[in-house]
Amino acid sequence: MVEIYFEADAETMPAEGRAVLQGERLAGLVGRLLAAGGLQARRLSEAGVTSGRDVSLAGLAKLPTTSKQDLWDHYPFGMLAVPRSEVVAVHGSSGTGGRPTLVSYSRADLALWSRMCARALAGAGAGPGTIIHNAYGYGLFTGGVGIHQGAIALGATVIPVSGGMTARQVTLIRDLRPRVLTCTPSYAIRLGEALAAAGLTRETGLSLEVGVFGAEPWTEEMRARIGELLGIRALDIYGLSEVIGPGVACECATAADGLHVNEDHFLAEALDPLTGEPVPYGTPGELTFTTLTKEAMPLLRYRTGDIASLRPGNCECGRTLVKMSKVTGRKDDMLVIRGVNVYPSEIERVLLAELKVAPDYLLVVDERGDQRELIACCEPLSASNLPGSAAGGQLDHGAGLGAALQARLRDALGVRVGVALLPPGTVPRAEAGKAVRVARWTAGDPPVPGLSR
Ligand code: DLL
Repeated sequence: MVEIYFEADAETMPAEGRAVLQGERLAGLVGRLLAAGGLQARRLSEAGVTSGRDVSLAGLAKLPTTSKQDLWDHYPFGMLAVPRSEVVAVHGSSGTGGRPTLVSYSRADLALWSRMCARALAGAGAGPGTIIHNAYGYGLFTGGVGIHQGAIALGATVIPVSGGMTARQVTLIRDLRPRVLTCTPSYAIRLGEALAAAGLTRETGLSLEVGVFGAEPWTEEMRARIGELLGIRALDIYGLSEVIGPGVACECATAADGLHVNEDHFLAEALDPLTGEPVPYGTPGELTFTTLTKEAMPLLRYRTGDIASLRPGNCECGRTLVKMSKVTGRKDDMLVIRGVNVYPSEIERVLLAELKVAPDYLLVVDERGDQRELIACCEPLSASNLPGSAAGGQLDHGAGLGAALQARLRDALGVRVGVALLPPGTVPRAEAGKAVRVARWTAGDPPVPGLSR
């Protein structure tokens, strides 16, 4: 596949020129927010901002921020900067506890979103006519519809499969021979296992070459496992409904070492999650975005809760956009185990580096006793399923593997984490939606069968 840009001028513009554009757009945004009235206008006024001319990129850190709580407090249409009648679509995330976060789009917002997703697909090597198997969920969730519109803007051929019904997906991949797969990384594993079980692999003619995976955190170790399973290049795409959906940032097939942030539209900052002060480039911080050009529900300095670092510079692909690292976690998904802070992604890295376990895992927080315990549940692969191995030899399913993993987890995290090796198929697979990696065990039966203590 040949890498192309979708909007070469914007994606490869010298940083200085882009800064001028961002400054102008920031002033325009602030003007629109002030004119619209409401929460953000009030906060700007309180910060002494009376017009777009009062703000500059250099003074960004002095401007007020917004958060998910603001969206909830003004649910569903309280943060519009356009008349309600100009909203042509609503998307969002269902969130935990059934509390949805809803976001409104104007016609121009939808067009912008399509272009951002087209940039991501082009950067992955797709172009006009490329068949894209889109297994992100369609609906309120932004994954399916976002990638769908991006594929059409690019002139590619999109197969709107949505999530789930894996057997049907296998048939469609066999018959339509897509080159690009778009879905969550956990579903890529699920699909890879199903394709392998159906005898469809790189060796037997699997057509897939590249995957554009996102909507949930995944590590380099997961990238390696997906690459091995499907024989494809696995690229990361990041986004969130509040900012626009997928297409806020994406990796290019050339370097695949960080995600190009579409900062001509989404100005990126990394802030200290506690103090809210900007952290230096290269230091992990809370990603914070300002939607420079969105119309219906523009957000000033939206604090995402996602932790990643930013890095400026020119990529070998020619893009000059600032890069973000993979998201290492959310500020609220940290587990405190006997006083030690543990992020699920740190555990994923250790587990998935061990090729004798399947890439599906579940972290059980056992809260039944006085001391909170963490148990990493995973499944040993049978010898015939080991990547690159020609079966033979008995696999050590017992104490050896579990003890080795436990020792590596202790080394990496500095705290004891139990390891439960469960029979194949026990750990829940993500059939649709985002993978659930953490389960709490407060009383009664364990959250996964076969777990006993
Ligand atoms: O997940 C948008 C999306 C769809 C992105 C498809 C990429 C592909 P929400 O449902 O609003 O939107 O969830 C947003 O998901 O704040 C992150 O915590 C997480 N997330 C999204 N992409 C990534 C990623 C979509 N590549 C929330 N790596 C965000 C890690 C991600 N986390």
